[in-house]
Amino acid sequence: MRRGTRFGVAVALAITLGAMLAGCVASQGGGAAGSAAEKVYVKPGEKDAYYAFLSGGHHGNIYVYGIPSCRHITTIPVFTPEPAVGYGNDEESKAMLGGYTWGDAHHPGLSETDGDYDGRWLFINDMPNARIARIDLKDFKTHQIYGPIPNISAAHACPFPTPNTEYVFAASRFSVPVPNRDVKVEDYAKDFKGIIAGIKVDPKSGEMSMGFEIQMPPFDWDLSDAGKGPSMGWQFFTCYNSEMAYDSLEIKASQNEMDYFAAVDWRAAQKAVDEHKATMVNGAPVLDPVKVKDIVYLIPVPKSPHGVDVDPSGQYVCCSGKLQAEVSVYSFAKIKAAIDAKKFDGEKMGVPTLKYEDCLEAKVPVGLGPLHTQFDGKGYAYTSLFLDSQIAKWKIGPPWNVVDKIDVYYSIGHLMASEGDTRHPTGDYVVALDKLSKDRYLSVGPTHPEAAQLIDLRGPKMELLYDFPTYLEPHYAQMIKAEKIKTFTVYPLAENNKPGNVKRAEDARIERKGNRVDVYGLVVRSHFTPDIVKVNQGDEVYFHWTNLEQDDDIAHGFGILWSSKNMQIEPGETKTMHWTAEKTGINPFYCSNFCSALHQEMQGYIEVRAKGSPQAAIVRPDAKTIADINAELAAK
Ligand code: K7E
Ligand code: CUA
Repeated sequence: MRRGTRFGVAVALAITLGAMLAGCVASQGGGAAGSAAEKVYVKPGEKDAYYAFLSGGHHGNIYVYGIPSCRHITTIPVFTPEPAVGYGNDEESKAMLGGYTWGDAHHPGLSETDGDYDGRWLFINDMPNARIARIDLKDFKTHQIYGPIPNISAAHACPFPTPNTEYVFAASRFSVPVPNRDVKVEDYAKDFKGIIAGIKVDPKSGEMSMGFEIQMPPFDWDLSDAGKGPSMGWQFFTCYNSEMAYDSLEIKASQNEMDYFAAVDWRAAQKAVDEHKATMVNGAPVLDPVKVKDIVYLIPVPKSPHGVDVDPSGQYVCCSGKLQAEVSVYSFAKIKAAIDAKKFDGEKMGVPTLKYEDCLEAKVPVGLGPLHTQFDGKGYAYTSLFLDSQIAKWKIGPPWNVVDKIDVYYSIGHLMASEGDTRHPTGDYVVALDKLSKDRYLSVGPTHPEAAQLIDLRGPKMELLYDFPTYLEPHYAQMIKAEKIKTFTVYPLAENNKPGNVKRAEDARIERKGNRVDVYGLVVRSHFTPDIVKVNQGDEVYFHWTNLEQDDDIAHGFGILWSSKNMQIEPGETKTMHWTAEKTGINPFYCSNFCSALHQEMQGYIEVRAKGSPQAAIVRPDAKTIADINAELAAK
């Protein structure tokens, strides 16, 4: 009896300990055991195991979520102005947007080293304006927008980085005349061209620049993926509309049994450009496959393909024919052997075509409307089925069969597995990115949010864990282990060498040259120095504010009344904003970002006098203000 009791206590203790341990794992990002609720539960104060970057579609931005909690952490402004932080409003980001206020962002592309995400940068395309942005993952800010890329009309197959981020790519979704000129649309087949562009990425800075362009037949170039391992050095692009229809595409572009995917040898293409074999068109070196051989090949794919996805080993290229119920899996070894043997089956506008049978490895009967494929690193692939509203899990390798299916709600486009397009997918989760949410959320009127669904891949069967709505409109997304991303907490003041910066109160000043006024100011809790700015009507005023704070999350705002001018200045940062003194009178400004107990006091006045009123060429703060600010800084 006594022994039994003691045994009972030990069992109870073991169970409690076990539960505590399980709870502990769950709190760090979802344990493998337990209910769906436990698997997505991340305890208050704990952090998620993954960052997920969802493209914002025609919102032009990137949404950042934590996985498995599915919490929306932030939105990164990229192609669209964002008034809260002043993106597109301060001089630097305004110049970067280049006058555009819209983008359609489809495919995030995390930078890679040796085929795995390295946590340095995130690239994202703006399809309609053929631009690529680079976000630095140290500060989650857009640092470069490259483009519009010349000769590219709608960069949909974009950016899909190569395994060491040597290149990001762009290809024309809608062919147009190259160079664009006065032609008839009826002369499509003769005058229109597709273009594939390889954009170089500087290995240190991430800065993008033109590498090469290849002139392609005027098909609709659709999606892309990079070769890796044995297929390293090759980039693949699917297309539809090999019929070359220019109207009623929904009927006319679905006539052919086969369309194509292109295999580009990007090292050979770059070499050809370096050897001056290209023709400059609108500032880009364009290679014509009629004249320049051995850079690109076409391989037939059944029925209007959409996604092309290379498996983690780099041996297989998986193409989804969206009007077919199969994924066509090609062997890169077979493609390479056919190319090396020059076993061609004709050509299209100079691009040699290979034979379907020579390259195909397997056909996997996944279901209706296959679009995109991701991987788990355990020998399985996951294909989204738009028409069936399902994900099919299938075996890579014989017997190439479907082993599991799960329903999603509804009409899935892309899917994102954890590090699921790298050489080493983690196999933890897949997120379904559904085009329709219909009845899944509280109604907000005739348009519903988009739906994302977290699915557990760790068990023998896929298990739906959680639904979460997103704003318009994710296409592709990528998920990276949180530990790979190391962010700044502040911008180190010592490294701030932005023009117009002010690091000491003594250097704050207002300078006038003609009707241009430069305010070199600083912000620190809870004061603008200067907080009185005297100008004349018609003056062009440039406010350069430096935030001298070196504490996490102490950002100040700068909003000017009766204007569209607002921006945020983060700790250690300098930003410049232009404002024209249009009317005489007093024009207040204030800190728009809650920063301190005296945030409400953080304000100032611009005094606008009549044109020609006497103004000093330079105004500096008085000794008392300087002493006060220095005392405040010393106290921090
Ligand atoms: Cu399938 Cu633009 Cu990648 Cu949408 S695309 S789903
Ligand atoms: Cu500074 Cu609010």
